[in-house]
Amino acid sequence: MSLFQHLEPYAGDPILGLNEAFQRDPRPDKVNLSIGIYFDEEGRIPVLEAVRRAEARMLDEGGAKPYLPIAGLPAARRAVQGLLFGDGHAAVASGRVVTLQTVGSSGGLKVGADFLHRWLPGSEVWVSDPTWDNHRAMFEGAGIPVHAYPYYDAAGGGLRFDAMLEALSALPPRSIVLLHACCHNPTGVDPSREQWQRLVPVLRERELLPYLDLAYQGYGDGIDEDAYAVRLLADAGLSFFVASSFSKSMSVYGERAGALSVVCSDAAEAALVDGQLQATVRRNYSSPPIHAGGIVAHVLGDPALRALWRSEVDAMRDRIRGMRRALHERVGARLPGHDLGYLLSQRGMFSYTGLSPAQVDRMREQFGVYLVRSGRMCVAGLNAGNVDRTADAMAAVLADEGPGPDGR
Ligand code: KET
Repeated sequence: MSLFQHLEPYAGDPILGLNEAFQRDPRPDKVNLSIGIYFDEEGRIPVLEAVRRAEARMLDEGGAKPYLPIAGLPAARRAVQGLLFGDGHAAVASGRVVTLQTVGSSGGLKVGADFLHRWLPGSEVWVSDPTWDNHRAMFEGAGIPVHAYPYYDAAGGGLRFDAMLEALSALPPRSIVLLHACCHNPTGVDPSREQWQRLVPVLRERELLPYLDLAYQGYGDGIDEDAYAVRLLADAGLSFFVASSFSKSMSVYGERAGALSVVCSDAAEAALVDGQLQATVRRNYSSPPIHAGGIVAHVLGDPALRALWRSEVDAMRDRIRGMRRALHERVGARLPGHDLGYLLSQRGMFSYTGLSPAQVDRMREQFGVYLVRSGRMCVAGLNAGNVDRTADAMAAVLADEGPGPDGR
């Protein structure tokens, strides 16, 4: 019996597939700038000291592994609320915010999408052009049609803010608007604070539902600074969703540490939302991982570990910024007239290089330097030992192209 011969072959994931291809590449001097993972100066995924100490305490406590409640570890959920909204925010204090620990922020995004498909039927989602590829896949997978609003200005390297605002202003009420809260993936281009403020009345007057994705908290300007959009929308009294992640900020990718928070209009509505989110989790994956919850609760719940963690996040962010400067300087030295200023102005883990798929292929094939084919570079994969090779590869592919009309 053959049931599945009609299946479409899976082309593989553009990010995870590339990361796997990198692992198989036998060249010793290969450089991984593909996946959104922070590597340290030695090219390793760091185990943060705050996380190591949290795990040591968890072992000391006996390490039993019961099921967590559907909504996750209560201490982790409270800690997430403090991190997102700031300690003692009125929305949290008044019981308007529901937070579930989820299987990474991916789990949170999908649970939120499934919930919206069921309880806000007919609503469609708008994502930035471009966005993380998986946004589209997740919402479509949940049965919600996906559209794009203008975002990145490929010619100037900035934000098409007016076009974005105009597009959002024309959406039907109850449309879902996916927004990257900081460190936009893939472009590294974020709205300014003033632009976020200008978005608020449009979201409110058009009765739109913002769905924030906060996967890189701490990699932009700082942990609190990067929660600016979350706190602004909460201060403005809007209802919205936030999927947040510790994968990058605690360097715990495989633990699947994330959360979904929903800010509601009042505590009674929040209780209903909480219940139906839990029902959604139960029929998806039942309950989230206990080790991830324990790490989050211990690191954020202990003032000393929390302070240590914050300093480690600051150091990761500073190192990335240093690498942005190093690559900018080195490509500039090899190719005078080619000022890759975007490397300095874009924020977070990524730069959007504008390199074509053919140029990206050449960097990989000829130099062993891996970028996503959209031209996205994970700057957090650079270090003193590979930045020259990366600059060589970029200079080689850019030299053949000649300077662009605006020097980009
Ligand atoms: N949102 C965004 C914007 C994002 O870049 C990622 C991961 C996630 C959510 C998922 O995070 P998690 O909490 O681990 O489920 N992005 C990197 C890895 C991936 O594609 O899965 C990346 O873009 O390389």
